[in-house]
Amino acid sequence: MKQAVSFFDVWKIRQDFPILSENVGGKPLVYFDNAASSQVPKVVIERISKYLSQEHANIHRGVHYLSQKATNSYEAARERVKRFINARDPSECIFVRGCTEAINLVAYSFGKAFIQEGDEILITQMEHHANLVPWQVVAEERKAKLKIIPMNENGELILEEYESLLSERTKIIAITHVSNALGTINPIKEMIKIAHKFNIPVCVDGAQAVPHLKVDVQDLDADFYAFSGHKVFAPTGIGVLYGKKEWLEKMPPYQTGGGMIRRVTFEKTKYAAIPEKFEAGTPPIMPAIGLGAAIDYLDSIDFNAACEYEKELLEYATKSLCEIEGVRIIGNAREKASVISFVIDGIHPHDIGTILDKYGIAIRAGHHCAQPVMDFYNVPATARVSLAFYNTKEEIDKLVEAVKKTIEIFS
Ligand code: 7TS
Repeated sequence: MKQAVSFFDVWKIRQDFPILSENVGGKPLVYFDNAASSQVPKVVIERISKYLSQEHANIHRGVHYLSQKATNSYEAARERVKRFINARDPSECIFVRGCTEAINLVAYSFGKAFIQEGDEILITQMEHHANLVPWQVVAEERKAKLKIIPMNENGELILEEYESLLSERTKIIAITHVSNALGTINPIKEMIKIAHKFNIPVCVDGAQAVPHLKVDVQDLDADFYAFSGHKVFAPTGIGVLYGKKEWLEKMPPYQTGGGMIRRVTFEKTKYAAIPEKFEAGTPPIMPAIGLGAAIDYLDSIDFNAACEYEKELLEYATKSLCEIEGVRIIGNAREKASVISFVIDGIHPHDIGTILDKYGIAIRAGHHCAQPVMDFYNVPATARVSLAFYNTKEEIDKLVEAVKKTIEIFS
């Protein structure tokens, strides 16, 4: 039987994102910097505006109407996050400022409770600094050892080496689901299964995965899963740390103060239950509500069709860029999300980025906060095109023309 192919109407989707109609320097904006921050749909902008104009108040503490309304909206956003990643319970979804804060929370709090001198922490060679530096700091503080799962030339983790690095000294493994510098999709589920054979918990950096893949934390069996709202069509200032209840309940607070207590005396403080235990102070109420609206938006479109469409775009862009003489793609994993890092001999990536900007094309150039990845490939930086489901083949054609012009200018 022939399978139904769902149709993805990118031109209709583009209408949902007001910024995509903007001009940059007289040219229509071509936005290819989605791995840094994705754009925000109108429904999210409107939801934030409604919150600010009709519901704004501090949460959890007030008996008055507005405070209760804001509290309900904030907690409804948590419920949406729970659904989005299929957590067992909303209390396992902690609102934080972003993915960086989520990982710092785990590193600090888990580290304090469970990592001792001589223990080992395992990370990979392709981590964003957000999933590297916090573990390095914890390792230093606790006199533990940081060990690295290596990758091959294609930018794929070497799984045989991974297994051989595990020991009874390994206390936690931190792995990115999708590499922001290479686009590699790591076999997280398989890696978690292996870690669990040794009873080792896994903290997944999902910052680059949630915009491109359907994530199910229960199916993955992840112990911790971190992501940022601003990469998944929500505003900045909000992120999520998912953690299994059994871990979060055993971990000490990351920050302390108001909102996270049950009872305070000068002698002793008793902490609130999760999630409040990890949400000291006034949380990012408005951005959390924005994230809830972004999740509603993703529910309203055919996300599976969007993912399929993005795959097509990735293939088209990869093929088109490879056909340009002098362009070399960094990261050729078999399983990739829509990130393409490339270099051109004799042209610094910053120059590529600056010239493309003159054509209205926004890409990123630099080390992408993954300096060990740059060291591995022996390049100082790359130019990076990162796609979202609102991008088009026409935009990729413009990119190809502009890259060719860049090469002409420098030859
Ligand atoms: N982890 C990964 C894999 C990332 O790509 C990023 C941000 C982070 C963590 C940190 O997220 P934040 O929201 O807390 O900053 N990555 C990028 C990038 O690739 N370009 O700009 C930011």
